[in-house]
Amino acid sequence: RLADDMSALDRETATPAATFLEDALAGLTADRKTLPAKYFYDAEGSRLFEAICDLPEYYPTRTETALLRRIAPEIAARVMEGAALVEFGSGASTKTRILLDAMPQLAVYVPIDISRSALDEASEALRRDYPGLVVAPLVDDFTRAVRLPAAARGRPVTGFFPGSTIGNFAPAEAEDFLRGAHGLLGDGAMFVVGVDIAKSPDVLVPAYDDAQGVTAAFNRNVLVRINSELGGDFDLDAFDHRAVWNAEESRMEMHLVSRVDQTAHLAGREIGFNAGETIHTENSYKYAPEMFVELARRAGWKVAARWVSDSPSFGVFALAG
Ligand code: AVI
Repeated sequence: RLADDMSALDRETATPAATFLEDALAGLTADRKTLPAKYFYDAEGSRLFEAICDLPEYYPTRTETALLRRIAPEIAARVMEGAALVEFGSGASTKTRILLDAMPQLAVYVPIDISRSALDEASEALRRDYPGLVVAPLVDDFTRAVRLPAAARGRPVTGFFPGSTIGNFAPAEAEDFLRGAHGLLGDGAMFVVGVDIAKSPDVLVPAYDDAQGVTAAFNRNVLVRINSELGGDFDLDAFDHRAVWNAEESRMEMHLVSRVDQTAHLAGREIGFNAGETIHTENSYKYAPEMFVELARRAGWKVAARWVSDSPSFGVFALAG
């Protein structure tokens, strides 16, 4: 029985195949076709995302890392002895090490991630490299986690949400997430959030449409998954990757554009495309610093400190609540 259940689950993300199919059909049969961005991230999608982070055009990772290195002592000065650090969507916990190195006073690290394999790997490496630190991983959707592990309870808590992953939520969802995170982290917590800042499309568009085509492969990966996991028959070569700056909404959008009139099939349904019709696969919101401050305030946080890098600008906000 368990084996049956497991075969119906995505191995990496523990998302039931039935949910993936439901979401895919809902998005692909809508008037304006969409697919949820979370389905990029199977093992291959996560590998492609890691490759994106190293691309010359994709400035956010490099810029945030340099900024965190510079400000880590200032963040550390706000963290009390015996505190717990809670990271949302921790993945390989790469940026975490910048904070851990600056905060010998930390007692507990709680990485939250939906991928058990990523958590296991990261936790093992961190236990090896930081022997005095208790690593208490939480396998969960980081937007839904409601209770910290016992090792973190009763301690001063600092949350960490780097990478501008918050930009992949619509502003109303980002506000809900920040409010929920406040509930999880508790009164008196600090929350360190990385946020990409709005800037010229001359910088933004190449960051989402790189010369080597890695982002294009990342975008197409959602169709690869629909074919291999849900039995779809999408012709991968018949869709172009497109990245556009939507100035009105202050967001980068990724689309898959049908090159021709065509029909794909999924679970007995016909999915028709006109040439030029798109599947909208991702939004990446970019904030003016003041806009993010307002959003955080509406979610019940005060902004205790903020740091914005030199161009290309990226922000790190220390929220207090
Ligand atoms: C994970 N997230 C913050 C990335 C972003 O920039 O929105 C995902 C991504 N999409 C295309 N390139 C990177």
